[in-house]
Amino acid sequence: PVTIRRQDYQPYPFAVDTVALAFDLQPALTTVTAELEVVRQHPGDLVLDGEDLELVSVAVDGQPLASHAYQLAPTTLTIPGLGERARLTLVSRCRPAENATLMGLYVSNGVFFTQCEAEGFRRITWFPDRPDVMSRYTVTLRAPKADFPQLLSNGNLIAQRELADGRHEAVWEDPFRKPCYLFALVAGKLAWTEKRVRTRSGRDVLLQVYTDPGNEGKTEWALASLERSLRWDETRFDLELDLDRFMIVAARDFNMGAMENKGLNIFNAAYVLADPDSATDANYSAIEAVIGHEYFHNWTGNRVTCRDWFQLSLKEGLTVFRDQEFTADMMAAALADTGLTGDALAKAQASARTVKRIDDVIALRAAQFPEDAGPMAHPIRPESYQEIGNFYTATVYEKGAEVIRMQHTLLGEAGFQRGMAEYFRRHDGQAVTCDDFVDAMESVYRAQHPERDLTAFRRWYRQAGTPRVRVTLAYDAQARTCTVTLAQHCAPVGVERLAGDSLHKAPVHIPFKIGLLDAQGHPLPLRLSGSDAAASDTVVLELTEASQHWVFTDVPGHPVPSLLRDFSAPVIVEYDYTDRDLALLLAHDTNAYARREAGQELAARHILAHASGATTPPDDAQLVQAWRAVLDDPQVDPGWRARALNLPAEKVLAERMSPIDPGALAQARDLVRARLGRDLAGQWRAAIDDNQTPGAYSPDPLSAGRRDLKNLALSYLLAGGDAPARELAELQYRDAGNMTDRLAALAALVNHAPGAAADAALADFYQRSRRDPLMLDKWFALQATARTTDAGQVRKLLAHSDFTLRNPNRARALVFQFCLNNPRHFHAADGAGYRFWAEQVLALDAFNPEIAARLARGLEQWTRYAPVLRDAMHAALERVRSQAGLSRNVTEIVSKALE
Ligand code: DPP
Ligand code: ZN
Repeated sequence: PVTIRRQDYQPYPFAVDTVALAFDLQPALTTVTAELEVVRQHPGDLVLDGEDLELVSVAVDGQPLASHAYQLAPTTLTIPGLGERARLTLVSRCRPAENATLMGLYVSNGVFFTQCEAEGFRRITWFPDRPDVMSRYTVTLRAPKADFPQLLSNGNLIAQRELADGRHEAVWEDPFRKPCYLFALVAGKLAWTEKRVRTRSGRDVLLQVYTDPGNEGKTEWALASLERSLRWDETRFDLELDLDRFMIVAARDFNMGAMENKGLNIFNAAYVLADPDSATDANYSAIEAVIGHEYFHNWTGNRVTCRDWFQLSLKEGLTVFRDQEFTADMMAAALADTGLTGDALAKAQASARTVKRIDDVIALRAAQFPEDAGPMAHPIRPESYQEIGNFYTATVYEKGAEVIRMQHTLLGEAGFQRGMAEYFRRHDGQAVTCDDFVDAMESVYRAQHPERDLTAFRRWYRQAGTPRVRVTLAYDAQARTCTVTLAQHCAPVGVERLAGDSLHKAPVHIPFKIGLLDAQGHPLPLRLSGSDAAASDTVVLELTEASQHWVFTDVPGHPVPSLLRDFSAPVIVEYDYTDRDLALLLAHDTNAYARREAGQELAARHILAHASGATTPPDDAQLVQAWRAVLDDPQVDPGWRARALNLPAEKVLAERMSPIDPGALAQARDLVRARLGRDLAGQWRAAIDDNQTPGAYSPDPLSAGRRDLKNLALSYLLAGGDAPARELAELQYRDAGNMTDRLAALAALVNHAPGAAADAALADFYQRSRRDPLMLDKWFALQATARTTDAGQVRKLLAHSDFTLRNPNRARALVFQFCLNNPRHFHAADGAGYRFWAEQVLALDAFNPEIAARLARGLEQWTRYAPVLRDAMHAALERVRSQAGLSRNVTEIVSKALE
């Protein structure tokens, strides 16, 4: 496989000013005519990309080219000797109905869809398939009207007419220059809902959400989310919709979550369709977040795009940051409608924002931290790749968003918005780099702090790995000072290890937010020696060197530090807390993020001690006591409480175990959960009674938080073996007024009370789901992750008549959920889970390499496991690697894992 390097970037020799595409759409064989106006910019041949295409003809300025006048290779078409300007006409054919890769043009459920990011456009027509070639598009679609009544593409519909033989035609024009990865078309039988809204500047625009007929009743939340996204970008970022029409179309077969094609977003149906009977609170919030994310790309991604794919985080990190802020603002706004006012409202809103932050950090730690320590570790701006599809990662997206968030913390909201305005002033309409973004932010930062710059900060873009920050406190009772020292370190990871001594990792710029508590848990006013800022109970220390210290004055006694408040940087903190410190922070810290973190650390210590088989097992009474204090605190809201009282995920715990023993970890977590369930049964029961949500379903954060806590309480009670709670779960399953409660009751029964009642509920759920693919996905996923489902049972589900590997959502629900989210059984000592994994990777790779490569990543941490498991994983990896005809996607993943 060829390795592509960031340093090798070369501009394309030609500009492609306009592109006219004409599609004769037939599922079996579609003909595409492309007319490109090219203008020379640099010396060189015109080289076009193409994949799985049949070339019919090539013409230059209307003159057909003889076949010796161009060179056709398996994935390129070279036309040498072009002058300053030329009009190329390329006719090609592709086979959408046979296209199971779901890249390029394909058919799903009888509807034509496209997916072009990152390199799918080359499967539609010959073209310079790279993001720095930006063109104006006109698209003509022709298809039989009876089967394909809706014909959609980017921009505005400018003409429509009937053709002979029952066919019809639509012509779309996109007024904005765009790279080809943002091209889209959809053609088929669709139903939709729509709304006309007026933008801030007074333009009327049409918002539409399309889906398969019969499901338009489930688009209400999506349409409302789209309108909220439009409003939010106007008010918070001063960015207005630039099109007259904005469409979202739901697809049943889709590799990713959604795609931000200009004016025509194509979505995985899972992020569009919802009603209370079929979608959970988590689904509702994911739909709002993904709709926001794709809508926000219209400016951060489409108006300003990436120069090359190494810059992917330029648009993805920034847009994830924007969707995270959108969700936080929407959660806060929703609380204003719940009857709360004044201080109570302000408190609830702050808490809702913290809950969002907690959820984002949980996701980062579960997915990105392990990635950053494994063989696929890469900086948020990778230096090289073999297959760009493998770099749509948690690092580029979620760590990328953390890097943007740190710039926001350093500049403040007003400064950050000035930086954004400067970024658009400099680069609107261009394809640019991450450096260009930081340059715009730095121009503001330097105006704020003439003595500082972002030199150390830029290393976040160049260095992989999660930095560790070691914290030490020195208290001087005589001087009443406390000296806080921060020291950072980041070991080589992934391919960096191969560089050996030649690798020099330099310190990064870390905004480190801290507070200090006295022995009773009260916040101490912080005064920094040498600073004349007014005392406050939280400060951001800017660590830019390997080690620095700060002196706090007027500190009355040895304080307990509250560290990395709000998770102000994507780092691992090392500080020698006592268990008592942690209990104090969990009971009293005014920073709700750090407060929960203390409890999680305490719980992690207990679980890890049990898992290590320590000769003197920890006394869990202490943990019970700490949990009881949170349950008894009337001040805190249920959503926060649910997150504080949940135990750390196995993936997060595994990061701290060496070697990793998933069986021991699962048992230890069970043991602690059962103890908390038993000893606090009264409190859990009260939590259930106090957090009912009668009346019409609403996904607002207060109601969702109540359901989170109530359902957590139910699972604790069942895990503790509480007999009456089984009945409670059965009743909740039967009488639930929404999917969140029904699914939670089912999961509690299946996981903690297997038997006839659980089986009956599962059978009932299946009957309810038969006509709803997204509900069936839940039915498969719940079983795939169940405590009782081993590889043998998964194979039985694989043979179920409703299972198909071809549909990515279904494959993810069963195969991925088992391999990635059922560590107890996936890592069975006999290696059955790994053999299953190898078979499924190979089966998927035969038709959908993108999805296969995602599953292939399931074993990349193999070297960190106990020897028996490690050997079995190694064998499974070797089996995949030795397969003839393996895709470039999977080859890159398994060979890096085995390096
Ligand atoms: N559609 C994917 C996303 O929005 C890739 N751009 O992140
Ligand atoms: Zn995105």
